[in-house]
Amino acid sequence: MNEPVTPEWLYLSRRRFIKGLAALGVVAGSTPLAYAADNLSDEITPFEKASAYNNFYEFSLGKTEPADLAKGFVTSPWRVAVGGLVAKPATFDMKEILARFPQRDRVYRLRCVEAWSMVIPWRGFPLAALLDEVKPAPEAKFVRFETAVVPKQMPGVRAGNLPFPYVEGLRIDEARHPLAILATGMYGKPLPPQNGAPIRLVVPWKYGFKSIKSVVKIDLVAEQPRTTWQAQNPAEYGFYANVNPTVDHPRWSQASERRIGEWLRRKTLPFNGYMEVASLYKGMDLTKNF
Ligand SMILES: Nc1nc2c(c(=O)[nH]1)N[C@H]1C(S)=C(S)[C@@H](COP(=O)(O)O)O[C@H]1N2
Ligand SMILES: [Mo]
Repeated sequence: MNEPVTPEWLYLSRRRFIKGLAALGVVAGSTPLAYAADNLSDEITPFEKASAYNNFYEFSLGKTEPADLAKGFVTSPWRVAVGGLVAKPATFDMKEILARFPQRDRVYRLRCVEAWSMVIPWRGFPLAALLDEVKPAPEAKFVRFETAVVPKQMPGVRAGNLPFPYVEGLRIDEARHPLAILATGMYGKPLPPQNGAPIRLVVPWKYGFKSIKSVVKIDLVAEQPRTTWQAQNPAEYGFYANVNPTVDHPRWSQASERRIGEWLRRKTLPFNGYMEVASLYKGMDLTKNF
């Protein structure tokens, strides 16, 4: 089942926009570029691009190297240990995960904090379904995720590209939001290693670095976890990291982005266009909690 990437309000604004163009006498043939400038189409990024332009610092600091360097990465057998403040801690084998949680296809925009973006058809299941299995305790307020550390297979770990393991975190209500998924595949196939095989988080309303790859450990915790990028540079990377065109990165604007495969930059949308998550942040100052 595919869920549409573009919410209805965007379609409506597109129709209004087309009317506006007609009034100005703009020919139909020129509209795709105008759409691009105004956020109005969300074509799926070709698999060849989404699997060849990656951020995966365990393998490399470069974008095109992970595809080559992760080629032989061993992702089977693979286990994910889920524990911390839970009634039923469990270690799941990947086979068990695939059998127990029905896998669905979902097309999401992915917006990197570096101001490029893609549209990726993921296959996966709601993170909430996994959390339900282990029964979080009432004191559990956050979820902490860790990536595998395999120095023998990961040249970027050997090089010390970052302090590993790569750690990410979500507040528990964010983690339970139906848009937050654990992905096991993309484009109808298992995840390529460079995209975080065999299982990675996808949180489409947050900058891409929150969507931690090749997860081996998930813990329910009481305190906000110290995440890799926040620890690296707290002034540049916040814990929340919600896509927000009004809060610039100290070194570049976040108002617009380059959609991989397009010519013109397009406007960045609040929460990457997923306005249904806005209620999670009611009463919070998102310029302080960036
Ligand atoms: N473990 C780990 N997860 C990671 C990263 C990383 O370097 N290591 N990079 C992040 C960043 S910055 C982005 S933009 C996305 C990129 O995902 P993709 O390569 O599947 O497009 O993965 C995120 N997850
Ligand atoms: Mo990123």
